[in-house]
Amino acid sequence: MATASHQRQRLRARPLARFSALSLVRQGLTRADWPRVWQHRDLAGSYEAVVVGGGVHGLATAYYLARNHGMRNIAVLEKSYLGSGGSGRNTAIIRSNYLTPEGVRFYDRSVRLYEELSGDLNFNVMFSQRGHLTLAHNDASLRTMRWRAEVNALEGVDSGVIGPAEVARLVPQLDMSEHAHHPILGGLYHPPGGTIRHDAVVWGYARAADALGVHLHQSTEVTGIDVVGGAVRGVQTSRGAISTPVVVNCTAGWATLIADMAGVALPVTTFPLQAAVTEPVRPFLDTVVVSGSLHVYVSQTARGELVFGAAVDPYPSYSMRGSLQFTESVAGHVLELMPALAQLRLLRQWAGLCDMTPDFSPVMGITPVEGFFVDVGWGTYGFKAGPVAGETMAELIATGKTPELIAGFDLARFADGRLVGERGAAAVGH
Ligand code: PYC
Repeated sequence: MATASHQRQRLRARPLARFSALSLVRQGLTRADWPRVWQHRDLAGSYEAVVVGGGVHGLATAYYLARNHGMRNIAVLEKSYLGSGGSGRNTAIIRSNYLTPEGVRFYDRSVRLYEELSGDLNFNVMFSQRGHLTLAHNDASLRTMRWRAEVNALEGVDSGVIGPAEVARLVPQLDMSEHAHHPILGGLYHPPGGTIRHDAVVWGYARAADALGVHLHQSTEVTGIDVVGGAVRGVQTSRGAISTPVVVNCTAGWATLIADMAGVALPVTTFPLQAAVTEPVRPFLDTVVVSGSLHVYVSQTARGELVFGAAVDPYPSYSMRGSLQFTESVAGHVLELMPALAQLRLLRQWAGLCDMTPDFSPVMGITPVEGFFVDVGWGTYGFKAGPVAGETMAELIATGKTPELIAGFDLARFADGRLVGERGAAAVGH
């Protein structure tokens, strides 16, 4: 059997970069010799483990199961295309400046995995550690930021409270005047934070998992989960039945519906979150800027577009339609922060689904149904957790032992009253 390091070498040797610009154009037009990045495989009748959800969490779980634990007979089931859910509908912000020690340790491991990911997957995920700045507009925000900075420092994460002069130096476009509607008193600056190319993360994990033998099944909807005597026995899908002793729920938006199929109730309510992107302009914004009070965050992509995001919509819903109310409010809030952007035109907007839990932390681990695992409840911070969620879920499934990093995020905490309150570190107020 090939070792993990042999598999990695094989992956690196795959000739993704053998095209000249001309051959790329020819292949784009004719589609001749266009190599598949992952294979189309027949649905097998049985798998060692079935992962539901073909986003970054599901793909990373499958990848680490195969790479770190040698489990190869795995299927990832995605009802649409890979990355069609939250993984393709976020604002691609990465950071680890959380409020609770559990959150900080967990997201710090994710940032470290992201730092290595391009090399690990042999696929450029364009991780840009450009710094992450959360603005304080009042004393209460400054107090929470000092608290966060202390917890971050104790956990070895680089973040600190800075004053208005340093804020102005980092982002000269901000309106720093005392008479601003929401004057800027300082901020929490987190240098390792930044942005990433979210589709590339999905494609990189998919390609690497496929190379290790994982079956990636797109357009394959889970319609039921077979549970007999309190244990998982299989999955019903739109393409047929699969027998398996392990099902991992890595979905967002549909997490409660999938859990219901196994008879497991989740304390999750689903809200849309909207975001928008402008036309591209010359690079001017080096830092991710967040204002919790104004419910807005802004970053500039490698193409020059500005990405704007907001808090979740005020009503639970599965709708992924944009609204004029969002466009007006996000534009108004961005202009309060950076009036110079008044002439910029918005190009498009979108929405993703956020599964909010009562304490703003995820739900990860075992459930009362043997063989049914959950990696859900990711609220507005799921994308940044993809690698560490995949790594730890894979370890739990393969070894039967819950890794320390996720022990606090178990489902039983809601019954036992052990909540992990992360509301104070959410990017925006909810
Ligand atoms: O938690 O950093 C965050 C975030 C960014 C966008 C939505 N949530």
